Amino acid sequence: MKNKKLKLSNELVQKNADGFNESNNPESKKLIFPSGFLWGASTAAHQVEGNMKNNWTKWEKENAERLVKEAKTKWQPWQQKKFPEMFEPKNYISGQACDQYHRYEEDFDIVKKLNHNAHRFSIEWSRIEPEEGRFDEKEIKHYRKVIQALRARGIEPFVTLWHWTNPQWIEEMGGPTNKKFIFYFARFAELMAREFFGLVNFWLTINEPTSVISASYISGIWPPQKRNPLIALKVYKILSQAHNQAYETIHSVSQNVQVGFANVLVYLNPVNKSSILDRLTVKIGNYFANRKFLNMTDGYNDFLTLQYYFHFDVAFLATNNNKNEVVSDLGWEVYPEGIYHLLKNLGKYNLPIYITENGLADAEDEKREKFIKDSLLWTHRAINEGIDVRGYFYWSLIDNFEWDKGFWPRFGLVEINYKTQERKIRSSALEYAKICQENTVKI
Ligand code: GCO
Repeated sequence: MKNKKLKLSNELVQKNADGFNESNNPESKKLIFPSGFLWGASTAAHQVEGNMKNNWTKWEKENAERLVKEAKTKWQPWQQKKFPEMFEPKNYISGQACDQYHRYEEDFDIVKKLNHNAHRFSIEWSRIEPEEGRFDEKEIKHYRKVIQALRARGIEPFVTLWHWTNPQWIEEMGGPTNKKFIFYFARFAELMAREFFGLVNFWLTINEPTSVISASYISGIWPPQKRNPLIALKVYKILSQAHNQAYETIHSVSQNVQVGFANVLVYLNPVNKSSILDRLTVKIGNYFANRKFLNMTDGYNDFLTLQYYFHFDVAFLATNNNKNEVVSDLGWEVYPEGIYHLLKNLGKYNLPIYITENGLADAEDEKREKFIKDSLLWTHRAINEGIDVRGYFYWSLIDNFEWDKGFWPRFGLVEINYKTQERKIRSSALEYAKICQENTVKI
């Protein structure tokens, strides 16, 4: 595998006449990105801010003990040994998280120091509208300061409006299983567009609809833990309409902003290319995981996004045949090449593309630098083949609360000490900072 990758990277460099310069060392190459390329990292309110009151906070308290018990069977012995926090209930309770609600200035100073020129974060709906129709001025003011703090540092904000958490009143009416979600979400989006008019150019309505559909309504591991494919289909419809309506309401405030949604895609590959059944399984998987939501929002996106974590070698009735030669702390396969194939597919829609998440859990920071460089190498290849990729956001800026897995997976460019809230920049972050500064990846 290693050799194959090396060969591919040489091939990539040699094939492309544009976009890279030879340096003095014939072994090292420079991959130059288009000018104006956006470089940054992503976060989400629930995972970093602390002190939330939403559907997840309630669920965490009710499920922490159960998640502790399940850790024994869910994770491999090496993971259990390396991350004993998974056996403590507090691991599963977001609590103060990274206290970013109070420390955003400090975190944005780090963003600046790391040469990022863009940053993605989310606004927490449950703070803005804690009860139906009651909008909290103090919280609106808070997020205005957050956005201004980015602008003051010359950093372009990418703002997500729904990163999975619901105000409790929305949850109680069924969250995205209730059609009313569409109206309430579009109203919230319009308010945000009005309040932050002139401050935000890029809006992301919904984060990873297919992740929430599958984890909440198919496998049922996330709140509200309903396993029902019919409900899952309904949620596709409601979330896509919520996006489409929010697209309209945001644009009713301003024609100059750009609106999209944060889209996770999975790279599926048939194990046996000549097997009809393997190819059929890939086709069905591609439809539900990669195409359906895009189709349902066709005409309502000013740009497309890619959040890439997973590749699967798929056979009939056996969807994971991965080689797993390199894995993250979560045991997820590291497969940077997938980003290239997914970008090539997205290119068919003829819209600008931003990679709004791509990252791995790596507490020791042993694999992150290579992961980022390899992912960018494959991204550069897609760009050189004509795909209009305009930005890359690593997930995540700081370690954070990884949903039902809690705090132990460490995705951050910056390490968080959850006892002291001390921030420590990892060495891969400094390597990424060089890339951001030079707009160039050296391989
Ligand atoms: C997602 C979410 C993030 C996750 C990240 C790592 O894409 O799943 O946007 O909230 O933390 O992806 O799993």
